[in-house]
Amino acid sequence: MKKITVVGAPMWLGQSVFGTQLAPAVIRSAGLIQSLQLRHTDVIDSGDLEFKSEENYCSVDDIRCKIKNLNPVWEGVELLASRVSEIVAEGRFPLILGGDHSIAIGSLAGVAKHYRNLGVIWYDAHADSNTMATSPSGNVQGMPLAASLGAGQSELVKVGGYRNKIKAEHVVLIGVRDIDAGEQEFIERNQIKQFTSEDVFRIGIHNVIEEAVSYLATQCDGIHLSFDLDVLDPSDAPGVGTPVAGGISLKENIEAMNLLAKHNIITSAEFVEVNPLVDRDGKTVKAAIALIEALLTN
Ligand code: Z70
Ligand code: MN
Ligand code: MN
Ligand code: MN
Repeated sequence: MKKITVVGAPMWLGQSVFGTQLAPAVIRSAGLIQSLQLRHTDVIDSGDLEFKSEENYCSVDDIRCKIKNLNPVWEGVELLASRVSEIVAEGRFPLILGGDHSIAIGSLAGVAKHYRNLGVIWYDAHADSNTMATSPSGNVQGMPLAASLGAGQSELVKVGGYRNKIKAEHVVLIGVRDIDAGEQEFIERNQIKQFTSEDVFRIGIHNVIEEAVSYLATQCDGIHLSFDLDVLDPSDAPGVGTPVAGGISLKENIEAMNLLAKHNIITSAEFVEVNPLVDRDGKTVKAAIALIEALLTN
């Protein structure tokens, strides 16, 4: 039985599509907290963090202008890092609801303080391994993994007051299928373990999870799950900012969450990139809840 604290991180400024900031409230109103309370006796909903919501471009001659909304995103992830660190210090399981994927910088900064060798399972169609030097978009949404590994803009790299939250050898990417050239180079240089969506189709989700778990379990004293809903096939999760064809089905992803639950190795988790404004019939919101329920069954 886990002691769970849910915290909402209503961020959208890490990318350009308005709406991901609404996800925590919509996921709650679709019944997440009540559903968790059926399975766990100790669930606290600590509400949403207050983030600035105005787009805030710095002056054009500022080098930091290359990163969209750097200042408000940075402030937001610092706030999240502090809150998440408190939750872990209380001996509780942080369940973070995004927001776009930039929030992972804050989640990892808050969690990794409490572990010597935090592992990360990164579910995503994208590799989120850009820096301002390689980013095609300037969106922090595409940079959180690189920043957490110590690469990129110093403000983002030093969130929580320290660098290098995680080691490249403790990261596993699952479901990736849209990787920028600079990211591919970063992944190869850092020898990051990855299972593309093709790998998942070829060897099956069960084998992928078993391999990921055995790769991380012996080396890591905790494992953070960073789950970007766009890893799902768009037919199962249309409500994301950047749908990419050829994704993994909801059914297989639920099987993956069930397996992770069975191994009982996930110590913190975030579910990000749900955009209720582009969702169809609440499909993506329901998918997020089903995945969370499967992960947190015991
Ligand atoms: C691209 C970038 C991204 C999510 C898009 C896209 C990144 N690699 N992540 N949608 N969730 O802009 O860096
Ligand atoms: Mn992502
Ligand atoms: Mn993505
Ligand atoms: Mn190691």
